[in-house]
Amino acid sequence: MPEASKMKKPDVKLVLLGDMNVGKTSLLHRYTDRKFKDTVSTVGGAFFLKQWGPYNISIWDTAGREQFHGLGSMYCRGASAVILTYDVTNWQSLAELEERFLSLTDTASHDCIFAIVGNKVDLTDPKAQLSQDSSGVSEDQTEHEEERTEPQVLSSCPTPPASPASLSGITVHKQVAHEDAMALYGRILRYKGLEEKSSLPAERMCFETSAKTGYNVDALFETLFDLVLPSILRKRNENQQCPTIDLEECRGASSKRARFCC
Ligand SMILES: Nc1nc2c(ncn2[C@@H]2O[C@H](COP(=O)(O)OP(=O)(O)O)[C@@H](O)[C@H]2O)c(=O)[nH]1
Ligand SMILES: [Mg+2]
Repeated sequence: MPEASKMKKPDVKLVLLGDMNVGKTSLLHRYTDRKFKDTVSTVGGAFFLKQWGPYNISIWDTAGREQFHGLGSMYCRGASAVILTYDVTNWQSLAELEERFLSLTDTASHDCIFAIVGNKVDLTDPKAQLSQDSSGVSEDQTEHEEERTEPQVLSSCPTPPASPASLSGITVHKQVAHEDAMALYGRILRYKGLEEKSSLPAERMCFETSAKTGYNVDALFETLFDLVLPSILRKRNENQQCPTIDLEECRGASSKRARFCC
């Protein structure tokens, strides 16, 4: 088989943005490998290719560069969705999204979709503390249908009741309420010059997740995959240029990750 025939292009680009340690790499790990590690390091560059039906979706992780304020405009160039991630136990991580990361999205696609994700909610909310991933996605979706489809408006929970996580000694004050993230979503729409009425609603685009337990992680990625489909179709029509990646090579890699310097 000629080399060129094995080369496939990602149809669409999703990027994870947010301060160091909010859990971006862990979210990607949880979704792609169904695992959580307590110590994660984002070495080199990394993106993951997800086959979603007939489409190839690339999800970009930051390669740890946020640590050095070194994420260039190229990182978001042409992105169809941006996952702005903060840590629910760290108010500053939400503020940084607006102060430091939002401007990086200027190079994203003009119809880019924004999701705001408050991670580590297992530390503050009992309902996010039970593992969602042990027996597969479908069972969890059935059991937690309401949690996955309803917007979660969570109040501060300084001392969660006894639960697997709190029993292990973890009780952390929730510094960012869901409403704060939704308010930021409104400001992002204004920054982008978009009308709230004709945009995706904050209730749908603001998630609270736990990479540790898997809470809401599938819902986050799969909602975005569905939402970027029109963008994929448009790009296919326009036959836009994208970076080329060898999918065969990616499949061979045990980590299922393609290393890439951006
Ligand atoms: N409790 C808890 N810890 C998390 C969660 N996600 C990530 N962490 C931890 O937070 C630290 C930073 O995670 P990492 O994925 O490297 O963050 P990144 O710098 O944004 O990529 C690591 O020690 C993770 O184990 C989560 O959902 N819950
Ligand atoms: Mg990382």
